[in-house]
Amino acid sequence: MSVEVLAIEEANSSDIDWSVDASDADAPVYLGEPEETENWPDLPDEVNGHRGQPGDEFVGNRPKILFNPVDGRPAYPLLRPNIGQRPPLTPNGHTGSPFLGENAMAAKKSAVDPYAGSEDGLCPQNSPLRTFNMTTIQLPIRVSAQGTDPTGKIFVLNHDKADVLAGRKPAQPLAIRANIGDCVAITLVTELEQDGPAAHMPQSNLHIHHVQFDPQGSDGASAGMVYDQSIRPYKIVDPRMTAAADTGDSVLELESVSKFQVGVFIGVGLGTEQMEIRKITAIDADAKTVTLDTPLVHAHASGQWAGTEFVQERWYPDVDLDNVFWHDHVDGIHGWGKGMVGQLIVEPKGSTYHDPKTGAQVDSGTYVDTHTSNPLAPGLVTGSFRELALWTIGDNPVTDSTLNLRAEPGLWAPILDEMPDGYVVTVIDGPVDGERNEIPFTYSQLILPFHQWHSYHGTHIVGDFETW
Ligand SMILES: [Cu+2]
Repeated sequence: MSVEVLAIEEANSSDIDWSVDASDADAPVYLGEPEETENWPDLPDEVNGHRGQPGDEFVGNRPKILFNPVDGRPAYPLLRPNIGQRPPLTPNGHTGSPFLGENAMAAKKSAVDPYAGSEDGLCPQNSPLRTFNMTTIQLPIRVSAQGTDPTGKIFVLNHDKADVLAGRKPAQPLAIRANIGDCVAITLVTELEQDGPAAHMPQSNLHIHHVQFDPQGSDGASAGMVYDQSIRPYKIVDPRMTAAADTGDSVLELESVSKFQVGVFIGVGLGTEQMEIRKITAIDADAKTVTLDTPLVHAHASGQWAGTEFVQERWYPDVDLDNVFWHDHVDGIHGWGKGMVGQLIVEPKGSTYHDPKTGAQVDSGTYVDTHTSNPLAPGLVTGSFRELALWTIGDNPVTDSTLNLRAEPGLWAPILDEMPDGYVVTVIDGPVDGERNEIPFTYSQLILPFHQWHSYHGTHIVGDFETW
């Protein structure tokens, strides 16, 4: 592989260096990337002098790609660590389900489509799809009377990003919801900022638990033997559009096309709710344009970003899991306490979610009314309910422990300002040992999906909870 291709792969993370041994024309053998030859701890050296995996067979320094004879899928691990290089992002539009396929019994999309008609795709064929376009952002977050975290970090939905950055909506961890049996489709980009030109470039990803997902695309792993599932800030490493693109257009004019190759996938309008994923079918280096495989559905203004720094994830919550914690997995030690956490709250089938003040339907939020005729907990919570998502979060640099990044009741006002009086939730052992924080919660059907996590202090909720 040439230096130029290596540089492209590192920057672009777009391809695998596979090849074909066609010395027997009747029986071509497909070969994976050349095995790493440097001597590094934890890299095995056990297959005929190669750093291979048990069962590997080599042609030169490349392992044969092995396939499951029953379903045709590549055997794990298809990908191997290449020291100092970034693994490729997933194929097929950076799909969150590269191994299983996105849906069972999918229709054939091209002449060769290994996912078509497969019974074990991640989501059932007709499961309702809920799409969430997310960005990790960085902003000052007031966490206590003692101060503000100047570099708070949270996940936001793209359609709320401008309001959160402008202070019109509170900066808080992100709770999203899906009903049992829904299919959750996520896109993620990052706008985290580099501390300085010599600092590490920030990256983000997203790691969920409990739900069904394909570990090769939706685990948030970046461990060398799977696809890269983390992304760099698109505003640093991807180009901007130099002309507007209208609905129906299929050519983009860009600041630079040097990082792209024909056949890779590009996100158009990165960080916006209208982001669209397309395959590049042609590149004109002189005109700095790329041609897309299918026309755009949305209009995109000049100045928007278009590039490869996005991932998709796909989750299938098939049973009543209540609230499921998820988090960034690139720099958890430093990031979680600052807000790089979220929840997927799994609701009964047929539920709709509403803003408690306006009744308008919403797709996210800490404080939400769930309208449903199916029981959340049979005999206990049998109808609609109001719900407040809670995270106990340790390791905030300003004040250590917080509840939803807030370490005193007054800072909850923007979230709870419309709650009628009646109930009190008391949080004991708050930010300072022995301190007692009272947060005035009220509502007769308040459900508290509560994530107790890595907090150095015990947190207890006291309240007179009634049910219908
Ligand atoms: Cu975890």
